[in-house]
Amino acid sequence: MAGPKRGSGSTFVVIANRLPVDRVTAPDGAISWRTSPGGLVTALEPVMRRQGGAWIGWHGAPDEKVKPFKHDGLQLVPVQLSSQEVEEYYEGFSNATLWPLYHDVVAPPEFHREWYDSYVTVNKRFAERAAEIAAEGAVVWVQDYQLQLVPQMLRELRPDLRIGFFLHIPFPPTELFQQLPWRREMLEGLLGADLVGFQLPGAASNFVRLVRQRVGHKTHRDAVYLPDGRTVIAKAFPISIDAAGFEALARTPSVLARAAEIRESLGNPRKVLLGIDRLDYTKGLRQRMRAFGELVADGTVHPDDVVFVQVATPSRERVDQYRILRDDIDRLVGRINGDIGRIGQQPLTYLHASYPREEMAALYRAADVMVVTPLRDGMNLVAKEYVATRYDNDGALVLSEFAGAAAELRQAYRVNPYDINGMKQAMVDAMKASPRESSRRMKALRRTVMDNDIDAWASAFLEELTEPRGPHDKHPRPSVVS
Ligand code: GDG
Repeated sequence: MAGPKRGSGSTFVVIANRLPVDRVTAPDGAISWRTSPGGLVTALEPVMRRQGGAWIGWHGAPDEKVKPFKHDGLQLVPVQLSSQEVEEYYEGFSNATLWPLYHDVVAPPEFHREWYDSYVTVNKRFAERAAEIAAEGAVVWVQDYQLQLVPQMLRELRPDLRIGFFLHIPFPPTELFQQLPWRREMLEGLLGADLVGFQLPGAASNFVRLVRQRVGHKTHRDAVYLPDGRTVIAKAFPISIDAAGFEALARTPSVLARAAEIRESLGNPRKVLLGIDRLDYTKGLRQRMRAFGELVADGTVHPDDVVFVQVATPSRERVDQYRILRDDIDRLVGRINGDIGRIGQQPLTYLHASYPREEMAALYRAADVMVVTPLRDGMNLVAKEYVATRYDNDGALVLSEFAGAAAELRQAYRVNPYDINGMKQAMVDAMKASPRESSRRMKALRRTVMDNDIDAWASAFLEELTEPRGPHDKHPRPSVVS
Protein backbone atom coordinates (compact mmCIF):
# COMPACT_ATOMS: atom_id res chain seq x y z
CA MET A 1 0.00 0.00 0.00
CA ALA A 2 1.29 3.45 -0.88
CA GLY A 3 1.83 5.70 2.13
CA PRO A 4 -0.91 8.22 2.79
CA LYS A 5 -0.48 11.42 0.83
CA ARG A 6 -0.82 13.69 3.86
CA GLY A 7 -1.70 17.22 2.97
CA SER A 8 -2.40 16.58 -0.68
CA GLY A 9 -5.39 14.25 -0.41
CA SER A 10 -9.13 14.87 -0.02
CA THR A 11 -10.37 16.72 3.02
CA PHE A 12 -13.79 15.05 2.80
CA VAL A 13 -14.23 11.39 1.91
CA VAL A 14 -17.41 9.32 1.63
CA ILE A 15 -17.11 5.53 1.74
CA ALA A 16 -20.08 3.44 0.60
CA ASN A 17 -20.44 -0.05 -0.80
CA ARG A 18 -21.39 1.40 -4.21
CA LEU A 19 -20.19 4.43 -6.08
CA PRO A 20 -23.08 6.79 -6.85
CA VAL A 21 -22.82 5.98 -10.59
CA ASP A 22 -23.79 3.19 -12.93
CA ARG A 23 -21.82 2.22 -15.97
CA VAL A 24 -23.64 2.47 -19.29
CA THR A 25 -22.37 0.69 -22.38
CA ALA A 26 -23.59 2.17 -25.66
CA PRO A 27 -24.44 -0.11 -28.63
CA ASP A 28 -21.08 0.83 -30.18
CA GLY A 29 -19.33 -0.38 -27.02
CA ALA A 30 -18.51 3.10 -25.71
CA ILE A 31 -18.54 3.27 -21.94
CA SER A 32 -19.92 6.16 -19.92
CA TRP A 33 -21.12 6.69 -16.35
CA ARG A 34 -24.53 7.89 -15.23
CA THR A 35 -25.18 9.27 -11.76
CA SER A 36 -27.52 6.86 -10.00
CA PRO A 37 -30.40 8.88 -8.59
CA GLY A 38 -30.55 8.88 -4.84
CA GLY A 39 -30.90 11.22 -1.93
CA LEU A 40 -27.46 10.50 -0.55
CA VAL A 41 -25.59 11.69 -3.59
CA THR A 42 -27.91 14.69 -3.96
CA ALA A 43 -27.21 15.68 -0.37
CA LEU A 44 -23.49 15.11 -0.41
CA GLU A 45 -22.72 16.46 -3.88
CA PRO A 46 -22.53 20.14 -2.87
CA VAL A 47 -20.33 19.34 0.13
CA MET A 48 -18.13 17.12 -2.03
CA ARG A 49 -17.75 19.81 -4.69
CA ARG A 50 -16.90 22.50 -2.16
CA GLN A 51 -14.33 20.33 -0.45
CA GLY A 52 -12.95 18.62 -3.52
CA GLY A 53 -14.24 15.52 -1.77
CA ALA A 54 -13.86 11.93 -2.92
CA TRP A 55 -16.29 9.00 -2.94
CA ILE A 56 -14.91 5.49 -2.47
CA GLY A 57 -17.06 2.53 -3.54
CA TRP A 58 -17.45 -0.50 -5.75
CA HIS A 59 -18.20 0.32 -9.38
CA GLY A 60 -20.55 -2.62 -9.88
CA ALA A 61 -18.55 -4.91 -12.21
CA PRO A 62 -16.98 -7.97 -10.55
CA ASP A 63 -13.34 -8.79 -11.31
CA GLU A 64 -12.69 -5.48 -13.03
CA LYS A 65 -10.19 -2.88 -12.01
CA VAL A 66 -11.28 0.67 -12.77
CA LYS A 67 -9.00 3.67 -12.26
CA PRO A 68 -10.16 6.67 -10.19
CA PHE A 69 -12.05 9.13 -12.37
CA LYS A 70 -13.98 12.37 -12.25
CA HIS A 71 -17.68 12.40 -13.02
CA ASP A 72 -19.86 15.50 -12.90
CA GLY A 73 -17.24 17.21 -10.78
CA LEU A 74 -17.06 14.33 -8.28
CA GLN A 75 -13.84 12.44 -7.61
CA LEU A 76 -14.76 8.76 -7.71
CA VAL A 77 -12.43 6.10 -6.37
CA PRO A 78 -13.43 2.57 -7.39
CA VAL A 79 -12.71 -0.42 -5.17
CA GLN A 80 -12.32 -3.74 -6.93
CA LEU A 81 -14.32 -6.83 -5.90
CA SER A 82 -13.81 -10.35 -7.24
CA SER A 83 -16.85 -12.46 -8.19
CA GLN A 84 -16.19 -14.57 -5.14
CA GLU A 85 -16.17 -11.49 -2.93
CA VAL A 86 -19.43 -10.30 -4.43
CA GLU A 87 -20.87 -13.70 -3.49
CA GLU A 88 -19.38 -13.89 0.00
CA TYR A 89 -18.99 -10.31 1.26
CA TYR A 90 -21.96 -8.72 -0.53
CA GLU A 91 -24.64 -11.32 -1.30
CA GLY A 92 -23.55 -13.53 1.59
CA PHE A 93 -22.50 -11.74 4.75
CA SER A 94 -24.07 -8.34 3.99
CA ASN A 95 -27.36 -9.50 2.50
CA ALA A 96 -27.96 -13.01 3.83
CA THR A 97 -26.45 -12.60 7.33
CA LEU A 98 -26.60 -8.97 8.47
CA TRP A 99 -29.64 -7.78 6.50
CA PRO A 100 -32.10 -10.38 7.91
CA LEU A 101 -30.50 -10.29 11.38
CA TYR A 102 -30.86 -6.50 11.60
CA HIS A 103 -34.45 -6.66 10.30
CA ASP A 104 -35.96 -8.63 13.17
CA VAL A 105 -34.94 -11.97 11.58
CA VAL A 106 -38.03 -11.81 9.36
CA ALA A 107 -36.02 -14.28 7.26
CA PRO A 108 -33.53 -16.60 8.95
CA PRO A 109 -29.97 -15.21 8.82
CA GLU A 110 -27.26 -17.58 7.61
CA PHE A 111 -23.93 -17.69 9.37
CA HIS A 112 -20.90 -18.85 7.37
CA ARG A 113 -17.33 -18.30 8.48
CA GLU A 114 -15.99 -17.89 4.96
CA TRP A 115 -18.53 -15.13 4.30
CA TYR A 116 -17.29 -13.29 7.35
CA ASP A 117 -13.65 -13.72 6.30
CA SER A 118 -14.50 -12.15 2.98
CA TYR A 119 -16.31 -9.28 4.76
CA VAL A 120 -13.13 -8.59 6.76
CA THR A 121 -10.95 -8.66 3.63
CA VAL A 122 -13.20 -6.29 1.71
CA ASN A 123 -13.70 -3.90 4.64
CA LYS A 124 -9.89 -3.76 4.94
CA ARG A 125 -9.57 -2.86 1.28
CA PHE A 126 -12.03 0.04 1.65
CA ALA A 127 -10.22 1.26 4.78
CA GLU A 128 -6.82 1.11 3.06
CA ARG A 129 -8.09 3.00 0.06
CA ALA A 130 -9.47 5.72 2.32
CA ALA A 131 -6.20 5.87 4.27
CA GLU A 132 -4.37 6.47 0.99
CA ILE A 133 -6.48 9.32 -0.28
CA ALA A 134 -7.54 11.24 2.84
CA ALA A 135 -5.70 14.44 3.65
CA GLU A 136 -4.28 15.06 7.11
CA GLY A 137 -7.16 15.61 9.54
CA ALA A 138 -9.79 14.88 6.86
CA VAL A 139 -13.41 14.08 7.61
CA VAL A 140 -14.45 10.60 6.49
CA TRP A 141 -18.06 9.42 6.41
CA VAL A 142 -18.63 5.66 6.19
CA GLN A 143 -22.06 4.45 5.05
CA ASP A 144 -24.05 1.41 6.10
CA TYR A 145 -24.00 -2.20 7.20
CA GLN A 146 -21.67 -3.51 4.49
CA LEU A 147 -18.79 -1.54 6.03
CA GLN A 148 -19.12 -1.78 9.81
CA LEU A 149 -15.50 -2.78 10.36
CA VAL A 150 -14.11 0.13 8.35
CA PRO A 151 -14.15 2.79 11.12
CA GLN A 152 -11.80 0.86 13.40
CA MET A 153 -9.58 -0.38 10.56
CA LEU A 154 -9.25 3.16 9.27
CA ARG A 155 -8.53 4.62 12.69
CA GLU A 156 -5.66 2.19 13.14
CA LEU A 157 -4.15 3.34 9.85
CA ARG A 158 -4.97 7.04 10.27
CA PRO A 159 -5.62 8.22 13.83
CA ASP A 160 -5.62 11.83 12.61
CA LEU A 161 -8.94 11.44 10.78
CA ARG A 162 -12.38 12.43 12.04
CA ILE A 163 -14.54 9.40 11.24
CA GLY A 164 -18.34 9.21 11.08
CA PHE A 165 -20.54 6.20 10.40
CA PHE A 166 -24.22 6.09 9.47
CA LEU A 167 -26.35 2.94 9.55
CA HIS A 168 -29.25 3.12 7.07
CA ILE A 169 -31.01 0.03 8.38
CA PRO A 170 -32.33 -0.75 11.88
CA PHE A 171 -29.93 -1.72 14.64
CA PRO A 172 -31.39 -4.84 16.25
CA PRO A 173 -32.37 -5.34 19.87
CA THR A 174 -29.77 -7.00 22.09
CA GLU A 175 -31.47 -10.42 22.05
CA LEU A 176 -31.17 -10.70 18.27
CA PHE A 177 -27.76 -9.09 17.87
CA GLN A 178 -26.30 -11.65 20.29
CA GLN A 179 -26.87 -14.37 17.70
CA LEU A 180 -24.07 -12.99 15.56
CA PRO A 181 -20.90 -15.04 16.08
CA TRP A 182 -18.87 -11.88 15.29
CA ARG A 183 -20.91 -9.52 17.48
CA ARG A 184 -17.93 -8.15 19.37
CA GLU A 185 -15.96 -7.47 16.18
CA MET A 186 -18.93 -5.60 14.74
CA LEU A 187 -19.27 -3.39 17.84
CA GLU A 188 -15.55 -2.69 18.01
CA GLY A 189 -15.51 -1.90 14.30
CA LEU A 190 -18.16 0.78 14.79
CA LEU A 191 -16.39 2.17 17.86
CA GLY A 192 -13.58 3.28 15.55
CA ALA A 193 -15.89 6.14 14.55
CA ASP A 194 -16.21 9.40 16.48
CA LEU A 195 -19.90 9.59 15.68
CA VAL A 196 -22.18 6.62 14.96
CA GLY A 197 -25.50 7.70 13.44
CA PHE A 198 -28.73 5.68 13.41
CA GLN A 199 -32.21 6.29 12.00
CA LEU A 200 -33.94 6.17 15.40
CA PRO A 201 -33.01 6.93 19.01
CA GLY A 202 -33.97 3.36 19.98
CA ALA A 203 -31.30 1.97 17.65
CA ALA A 204 -28.66 4.26 19.15
CA SER A 205 -29.55 3.12 22.65
CA ASN A 206 -29.53 -0.56 21.58
CA PHE A 207 -25.98 0.03 20.38
CA VAL A 208 -24.83 1.83 23.53
CA ARG A 209 -26.36 -0.85 25.75
CA LEU A 210 -24.62 -3.61 23.78
CA VAL A 211 -21.29 -1.83 23.98
CA ARG A 212 -21.66 -1.56 27.75
CA GLN A 213 -22.72 -5.19 28.17
CA ARG A 214 -20.50 -6.94 25.66
CA VAL A 215 -17.40 -4.77 25.36
CA GLY A 216 -17.49 -3.43 28.91
CA HIS A 217 -16.92 0.25 28.13
CA LYS A 218 -18.33 2.99 30.33
CA THR A 219 -21.32 4.74 28.80
CA HIS A 220 -23.54 7.65 29.69
CA ARG A 221 -26.63 8.45 27.60
CA ASP A 222 -25.36 8.78 24.01
CA ALA A 223 -21.67 8.67 24.89
CA VAL A 224 -19.25 5.74 25.06
CA TYR A 225 -15.97 6.37 26.92
CA LEU A 226 -13.06 4.36 25.58
CA PRO A 227 -10.00 3.44 27.67
CA ASP A 228 -7.75 5.48 25.30
CA GLY A 229 -9.61 8.69 26.25
CA ARG A 230 -11.71 8.91 23.10
CA THR A 231 -15.45 9.47 23.32
CA VAL A 232 -17.79 7.95 20.75
CA ILE A 233 -21.21 9.53 20.33
CA ALA A 234 -24.15 7.37 19.19
CA LYS A 235 -27.21 9.34 18.10
CA ALA A 236 -30.23 9.32 15.81
CA PHE A 237 -30.23 11.30 12.55
CA PRO A 238 -33.44 10.31 10.70
CA ILE A 239 -32.64 10.40 6.99
CA SER A 240 -34.84 12.20 4.50
CA ILE A 241 -35.19 13.07 0.82
CA ASP A 242 -34.59 15.96 -1.55
CA ALA A 243 -38.13 17.11 -0.76
CA ALA A 244 -38.16 20.31 -2.82
CA GLY A 245 -36.61 18.46 -5.76
CA PHE A 246 -39.33 15.79 -5.63
CA GLU A 247 -42.08 18.36 -5.41
CA ALA A 248 -40.63 20.29 -8.36
CA LEU A 249 -40.47 17.09 -10.40
CA ALA A 250 -44.07 16.26 -9.49
CA ARG A 251 -45.21 19.69 -10.71
CA THR A 252 -43.74 19.37 -14.19
CA PRO A 253 -46.36 19.23 -16.96
CA SER A 254 -44.96 16.01 -18.41
CA VAL A 255 -45.22 14.25 -15.02
CA LEU A 256 -48.78 15.50 -14.52
CA ALA A 257 -49.77 14.39 -18.02
CA ARG A 258 -48.25 10.99 -17.38
CA ALA A 259 -50.13 10.71 -14.04
CA ALA A 260 -53.42 11.34 -15.87
CA GLU A 261 -52.46 8.79 -18.49
CA ILE A 262 -51.74 6.18 -15.80
CA ARG A 263 -55.20 6.67 -14.26
CA GLU A 264 -56.78 6.53 -17.67
CA SER A 265 -55.09 3.26 -18.55
CA LEU A 266 -56.26 1.80 -15.22
CA GLY A 267 -59.84 2.57 -16.32
CA ASN A 268 -60.21 5.81 -14.35
CA PRO A 269 -61.14 4.06 -11.12
CA ARG A 270 -62.48 6.02 -8.18
CA LYS A 271 -59.44 5.15 -6.06
CA VAL A 272 -55.93 4.09 -6.96
CA LEU A 273 -53.85 2.42 -4.24
CA LEU A 274 -50.10 2.21 -4.75
CA GLY A 275 -47.16 0.32 -3.35
CA ILE A 276 -43.54 0.88 -4.45
CA ASP A 277 -40.77 -1.19 -2.92
CA ARG A 278 -37.60 -3.01 -3.71
CA LEU A 279 -38.70 -6.63 -3.95
CA ASP A 280 -37.57 -7.47 -0.43
CA TYR A 281 -39.05 -9.74 2.24
CA THR A 282 -38.80 -6.92 4.79
CA LYS A 283 -41.27 -4.75 2.90
CA GLY A 284 -44.45 -6.66 3.84
CA LEU A 285 -45.60 -7.23 0.26
CA ARG A 286 -47.28 -10.55 0.98
CA GLN A 287 -49.32 -9.17 3.86
CA ARG A 288 -50.34 -6.04 1.93
CA MET A 289 -51.52 -7.99 -1.08
CA ARG A 290 -53.38 -10.50 1.01
CA ALA A 291 -55.19 -7.64 2.77
CA PHE A 292 -56.18 -6.01 -0.51
CA GLY A 293 -57.20 -9.36 -2.05
CA GLU A 294 -59.53 -9.97 0.89
CA LEU A 295 -61.09 -6.53 0.58
CA VAL A 296 -62.06 -7.30 -3.00
CA ALA A 297 -63.02 -10.93 -2.32
CA ASP A 298 -65.33 -10.05 0.57
CA GLY A 299 -66.98 -7.27 -1.44
CA THR A 300 -65.77 -4.38 0.73
CA VAL A 301 -64.31 -2.75 -2.35
CA HIS A 302 -65.39 -3.29 -5.93
CA PRO A 303 -62.82 -3.77 -8.69
CA ASP A 304 -64.73 -1.27 -10.86
CA ASP A 305 -64.00 1.36 -8.23
CA VAL A 306 -60.61 0.50 -6.84
CA VAL A 307 -57.32 -0.79 -8.22
CA PHE A 308 -54.03 -1.55 -6.53
CA VAL A 309 -50.78 -0.90 -8.39
CA GLN A 310 -47.73 -2.59 -6.93
CA VAL A 311 -44.28 -1.79 -8.28
CA ALA A 312 -41.62 -4.21 -7.06
CA THR A 313 -38.16 -3.16 -8.15
CA PRO A 314 -35.86 -6.12 -8.87
CA SER A 315 -33.33 -6.51 -6.09
CA ARG A 316 -30.57 -8.92 -4.96
CA GLU A 317 -31.76 -11.51 -7.42
CA ARG A 318 -28.88 -13.89 -6.76
CA VAL A 319 -29.72 -14.27 -3.06
CA ASP A 320 -31.90 -17.36 -2.37
CA GLN A 321 -34.48 -15.67 -0.12
CA TYR A 322 -35.13 -13.07 -2.83
CA ARG A 323 -35.70 -15.72 -5.48
CA ILE A 324 -38.15 -17.49 -3.20
CA LEU A 325 -39.95 -14.23 -2.49
CA ARG A 326 -40.27 -13.40 -6.18
CA ASP A 327 -41.92 -16.74 -6.91
CA ASP A 328 -44.20 -16.37 -3.88
CA ILE A 329 -45.37 -12.93 -4.96
CA ASP A 330 -45.90 -14.05 -8.56
CA ARG A 331 -48.11 -16.87 -7.30
CA LEU A 332 -50.00 -14.65 -4.88
CA VAL A 333 -50.71 -12.00 -7.52
CA GLY A 334 -51.84 -14.71 -9.95
CA ARG A 335 -54.14 -16.19 -7.35
CA ILE A 336 -55.68 -12.87 -6.34
CA ASN A 337 -56.31 -11.73 -9.91
CA GLY A 338 -57.41 -15.24 -10.89
CA ASP A 339 -59.92 -15.46 -8.05
CA ILE A 340 -61.39 -12.01 -8.22
CA GLY A 341 -60.56 -10.57 -11.64
CA ARG A 342 -62.87 -10.51 -14.61
CA ILE A 343 -62.24 -10.17 -18.33
CA GLY A 344 -60.52 -6.84 -18.90
CA GLN A 345 -60.38 -6.18 -15.19
CA GLN A 346 -57.41 -6.94 -12.95
CA PRO A 347 -57.79 -5.53 -9.45
CA LEU A 348 -54.06 -5.85 -8.85
CA THR A 349 -51.53 -4.48 -11.34
CA TYR A 350 -48.16 -5.93 -10.50
CA LEU A 351 -45.02 -4.54 -12.11
CA HIS A 352 -41.69 -6.24 -11.52
CA ALA A 353 -39.51 -3.53 -13.00
CA SER A 354 -37.63 -0.36 -12.18
CA TYR A 355 -38.53 3.02 -13.57
CA PRO A 356 -37.03 6.47 -14.06
CA ARG A 357 -37.63 9.05 -11.36
CA GLU A 358 -40.17 10.87 -13.56
CA GLU A 359 -42.33 7.74 -13.76
CA MET A 360 -42.07 7.29 -10.00
CA ALA A 361 -43.28 10.86 -9.49
CA ALA A 362 -46.15 10.28 -11.94
CA LEU A 363 -47.16 7.13 -10.06
CA TYR A 364 -47.17 9.03 -6.76
CA ARG A 365 -49.30 11.75 -8.34
CA ALA A 366 -51.71 9.14 -9.72
CA ALA A 367 -52.24 7.45 -6.35
CA ASP A 368 -55.01 8.33 -3.89
CA VAL A 369 -53.62 6.05 -1.21
CA MET A 370 -49.97 5.11 -0.76
CA VAL A 371 -49.57 1.82 1.06
CA VAL A 372 -46.23 1.34 2.85
CA THR A 373 -46.29 -1.72 5.09
CA PRO A 374 -42.78 -3.00 5.90
CA LEU A 375 -42.33 -5.60 8.63
CA ARG A 376 -39.20 -3.66 9.57
CA ASP A 377 -37.53 -0.74 7.77
CA GLY A 378 -34.76 1.65 8.80
CA MET A 379 -36.66 4.68 7.53
CA ASN A 380 -38.56 4.18 4.22
CA LEU A 381 -38.03 6.99 1.78
CA VAL A 382 -40.96 6.02 -0.45
CA ALA A 383 -43.37 7.25 2.24
CA LYS A 384 -41.60 10.62 2.35
CA GLU A 385 -41.41 10.89 -1.45
CA TYR A 386 -45.16 10.35 -1.76
CA VAL A 387 -45.82 13.13 0.75
CA ALA A 388 -43.44 15.49 -1.09
CA THR A 389 -45.38 15.06 -4.35
CA ARG A 390 -48.82 15.84 -2.77
CA TYR A 391 -48.54 19.62 -3.01
CA ASP A 392 -52.36 19.93 -3.20
CA ASN A 393 -52.56 18.39 0.29
CA ASP A 394 -54.62 15.48 -1.01
CA GLY A 395 -53.95 11.75 -0.91
CA ALA A 396 -53.43 9.50 2.10
CA LEU A 397 -50.56 7.47 3.49
CA VAL A 398 -51.01 4.06 5.10
CA LEU A 399 -47.81 3.41 7.03
CA SER A 400 -46.45 0.53 9.05
CA GLU A 401 -45.53 1.32 12.61
CA PHE A 402 -42.38 -0.74 12.01
CA ALA A 403 -40.94 1.73 9.48
CA GLY A 404 -38.55 4.29 10.94
CA ALA A 405 -40.61 6.95 9.14
CA ALA A 406 -43.57 6.24 11.45
CA ALA A 407 -41.82 8.15 14.24
CA GLU A 408 -42.05 11.37 12.22
CA LEU A 409 -45.07 10.81 9.96
CA ARG A 410 -47.60 10.72 12.73
CA GLN A 411 -50.64 11.73 10.67
CA ALA A 412 -50.41 8.65 8.47
CA TYR A 413 -52.92 5.79 8.85
CA ARG A 414 -50.77 3.60 11.06
CA VAL A 415 -50.85 -0.16 10.67
CA ASN A 416 -49.33 -3.29 12.14
CA PRO A 417 -48.52 -5.26 8.96
CA TYR A 418 -48.97 -8.56 10.78
CA ASP A 419 -52.60 -7.64 11.50
CA ILE A 420 -54.41 -8.26 8.21
CA ASN A 421 -57.80 -7.05 9.49
CA GLY A 422 -56.18 -3.89 10.83
CA MET A 423 -54.56 -3.26 7.45
CA LYS A 424 -57.86 -3.80 5.63
CA GLN A 425 -59.52 -1.30 7.92
CA ALA A 426 -56.75 1.29 7.48
CA MET A 427 -56.95 1.04 3.68
CA VAL A 428 -60.73 1.49 3.85
CA ASP A 429 -60.41 4.45 6.24
CA ALA A 430 -57.81 6.06 3.97
CA MET A 431 -60.05 5.60 0.91
CA LYS A 432 -63.15 6.89 2.67
CA ALA A 433 -61.59 9.93 4.37
CA SER A 434 -63.31 13.24 3.62
CA PRO A 435 -61.30 15.78 1.61
CA ARG A 436 -61.13 17.88 4.76
CA GLU A 437 -59.69 15.06 6.85
CA SER A 438 -57.20 14.07 4.11
CA SER A 439 -56.06 17.62 3.76
CA ARG A 440 -55.62 18.05 7.51
CA ARG A 441 -53.43 14.99 7.69
CA MET A 442 -51.46 15.69 4.52
CA LYS A 443 -50.71 19.28 5.51
CA ALA A 444 -49.12 18.10 8.73
CA LEU A 445 -47.21 15.31 6.97
CA ARG A 446 -45.90 17.78 4.41
CA ARG A 447 -44.69 20.20 7.04
CA THR A 448 -42.60 17.43 8.56
CA VAL A 449 -41.13 16.24 5.25
CA MET A 450 -40.51 19.64 3.64
CA ASP A 451 -38.88 21.09 6.78
CA ASN A 452 -36.64 18.10 7.43
CA ASP A 453 -35.03 17.32 4.13
CA ILE A 454 -31.86 15.49 3.19
CA ASP A 455 -29.75 18.65 3.42
CA ALA A 456 -30.85 19.17 6.99
CA TRP A 457 -29.94 15.55 7.69
CA ALA A 458 -26.45 15.77 6.18
CA SER A 459 -25.73 19.13 7.85
CA ALA A 460 -26.85 17.89 11.26
CA PHE A 461 -24.61 14.82 11.01
CA LEU A 462 -21.58 16.66 9.67
CA GLU A 463 -21.90 19.52 12.14
CA GLU A 464 -21.87 17.09 15.03
CA LEU A 465 -19.02 15.12 13.46
CA THR A 466 -16.77 18.12 12.90
CA GLU A 467 -17.25 19.76 16.29
CA PRO A 468 -14.00 20.21 18.19
CA ARG A 469 -13.57 17.40 20.70
CA GLY A 470 -11.71 18.90 23.61
CA PRO A 471 -8.13 20.15 24.03
CA HIS A 472 -6.49 16.97 22.65
CA ASP A 473 -8.12 17.61 19.26
CA LYS A 474 -5.32 19.35 17.42
CA HIS A 475 -6.69 19.08 13.90
CA PRO A 476 -8.57 21.98 12.45
CA ARG A 477 -11.44 20.21 10.64
CA PRO A 478 -12.59 21.50 7.29
CA SER A 479 -15.89 23.27 7.33
CA VAL A 480 -18.17 20.82 5.59
CA VAL A 481 -21.38 22.62 6.33
CA SER A 482 -22.60 25.47 4.15
C1 GDG B 1 -32.47 1.61 2.75
C2 GDG B 1 -33.24 1.24 4.03
C3 GDG B 1 -33.81 3.65 4.34
C4 GDG B 1 -37.40 2.26 -5.75
N1 GDG B 1 -37.77 1.73 -6.93
C5 GDG B 1 -37.33 2.59 -7.89
C6 GDG B 1 -36.69 3.67 -7.26
N2 GDG B 1 -36.75 3.44 -5.95
C7 GDG B 1 -36.21 4.37 -4.94
C8 GDG B 1 -37.30 5.01 -4.13
C9 GDG B 1 -36.54 5.38 -2.87
C10 GDG B 1 -35.49 4.27 -2.77
O1 GDG B 1 -35.40 3.66 -4.04
C11 GDG B 1 -35.90 3.19 -1.78
O2 GDG B 1 -35.66 3.69 -0.50
P1 GDG B 1 -36.36 3.06 0.77
O3 GDG B 1 -36.01 3.93 1.93
O4 GDG B 1 -37.82 2.97 0.53
O5 GDG B 1 -35.80 1.59 0.96
P2 GDG B 1 -34.37 0.81 0.82
O6 GDG B 1 -33.96 0.66 -0.58
O7 GDG B 1 -34.57 -0.47 1.55
O8 GDG B 1 -33.30 1.74 1.59
C12 GDG B 1 -34.36 2.22 4.27
C13 GDG B 1 -32.91 3.94 3.16
O9 GDG B 1 -31.91 2.93 2.98
C14 GDG B 1 -32.20 5.29 3.30
O10 GDG B 1 -31.47 5.37 4.49
O11 GDG B 1 -34.89 4.55 4.33
O12 GDG B 1 -35.04 1.92 5.47
O13 GDG B 1 -33.74 -0.09 3.96
O14 GDG B 1 -35.86 6.59 -3.02
O15 GDG B 1 -37.80 6.12 -4.84
N3 GDG B 1 -36.17 4.72 -7.92
C15 GDG B 1 -36.27 4.70 -9.27
N4 GDG B 1 -36.86 3.66 -9.95
C16 GDG B 1 -37.41 2.60 -9.29
O16 GDG B 1 -37.96 1.71 -9.94
N5 GDG B 1 -35.77 5.73 -9.98
